[in-house]
Amino acid sequence: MLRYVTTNPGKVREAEEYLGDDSIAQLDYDYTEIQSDDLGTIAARGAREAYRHAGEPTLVDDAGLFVRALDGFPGPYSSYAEETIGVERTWELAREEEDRAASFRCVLAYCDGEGFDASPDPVDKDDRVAAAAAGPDADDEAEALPVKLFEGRVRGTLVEPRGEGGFGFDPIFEHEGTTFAEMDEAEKNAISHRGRALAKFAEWHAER
Ligand code: ITT
Ligand code: NA
Repeated sequence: MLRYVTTNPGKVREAEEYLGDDSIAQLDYDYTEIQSDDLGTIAARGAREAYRHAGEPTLVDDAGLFVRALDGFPGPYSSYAEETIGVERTWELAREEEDRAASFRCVLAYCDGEGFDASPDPVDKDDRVAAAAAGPDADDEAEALPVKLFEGRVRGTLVEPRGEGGFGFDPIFEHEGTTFAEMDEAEKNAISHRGRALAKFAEWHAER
């Protein structure tokens, strides 16, 4: 069974909606989130650690909100920002700016203890950069476990909170006139950072 490693029930609902709830099970495991400004590095470390812990194929989901006028803040620190200043005050920071563009990014890191075919695969440049950053650490034998990364992004605009659905920053993230909190899981998955990363993963995993 593929384990979706997260403490966040909102992520699980979306992954189950996309992949089917009989093909994944949540592993509510709080892996060590290393200090890094790169989602891929954080996720890759987490996937290795969770695989060693669970002994089953693992998929770690590291995601964040990147606000352009705030130089990408909160980015990799999004869960910390949500817990501390919260969604409303993140919106208030953005409201001060003329430019309210933002993006969500999600990196999925897959580890099943085996290696991957290095033959041509549908990774884009960002994936290669993330993969290089997530590469083996010579100091740690366990860090040599191969990890495969899948990234998705979506652009939007920050707005006054609207909607009751989703989780996290969804109420303030508007995409083509609708906030993510105004969408159901299927609608959000069709366009979201997580949905795009899940699509890349599902396509690859089906061939594995
Ligand atoms: P895990 O690490 O256990 O998976 P987490 O919620 O802490 O749970 P992250 O470290 O990836 O997950 O933090 C992501 C934060 O970014 C999360 O707390 C939300 O505030 C925000 N976020 C990520 N994806 C989001 C989405 O689809 N909609 C709204 N907010 C999102
Ligand atoms: Na986290």
